[in-house]
Amino acid sequence: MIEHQMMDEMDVSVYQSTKKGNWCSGDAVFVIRTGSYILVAVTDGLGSGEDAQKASESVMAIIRNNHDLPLGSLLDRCNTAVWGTRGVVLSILKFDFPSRHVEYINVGNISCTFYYPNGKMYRPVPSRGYLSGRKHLSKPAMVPFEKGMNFIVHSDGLAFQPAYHALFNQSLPAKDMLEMLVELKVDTNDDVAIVLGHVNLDPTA
Ligand SMILES: [Mn+2]
Repeated sequence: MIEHQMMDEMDVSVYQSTKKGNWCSGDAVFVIRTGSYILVAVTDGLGSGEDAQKASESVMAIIRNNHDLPLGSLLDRCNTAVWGTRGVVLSILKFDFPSRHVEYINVGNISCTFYYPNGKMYRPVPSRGYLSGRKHLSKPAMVPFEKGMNFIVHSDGLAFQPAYHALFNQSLPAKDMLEMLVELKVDTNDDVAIVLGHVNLDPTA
């Protein structure tokens, strides 16, 4: 499934596919725009199929209803919600327009890379472990964003190859980058969730 969202500040394209033989995906994506931010969340429920979907859905329900909370508090609520499920790995990005910073928080293996127009790349190392209701130590980080920047957030169902970086080191709409990536990607026998974004406007201009 491919979805494109053209928003004033950025365009965002989402790709999702389900592991062969399963009827539902354990990965989930949520994107929302408000007057002051765009929030992107990607989860991967542990395992696959219905139990994984249930775990992901419990987290996404919290995020849908509480995306205005500071990310640390939001993650704490997600952590409470996954208790009794298989658990999830999760990344949340909040592009805050007034501060021109992305607030970023992560637990476990959801990868994220930011590509700046000057060719610089920032790739936070995903934290170990997963969210299961037990104590976690994740704290939000602040990453600057600017016009012309690209980003990708993806579950481990995408086996990211170093050659892919070249796709995002140019100023292209998210839609075009996603189409090229989908052509190149290899099958991993897992659910896949990919979110690609391209920042169009200087949010403070
Ligand atoms: Mn996975």
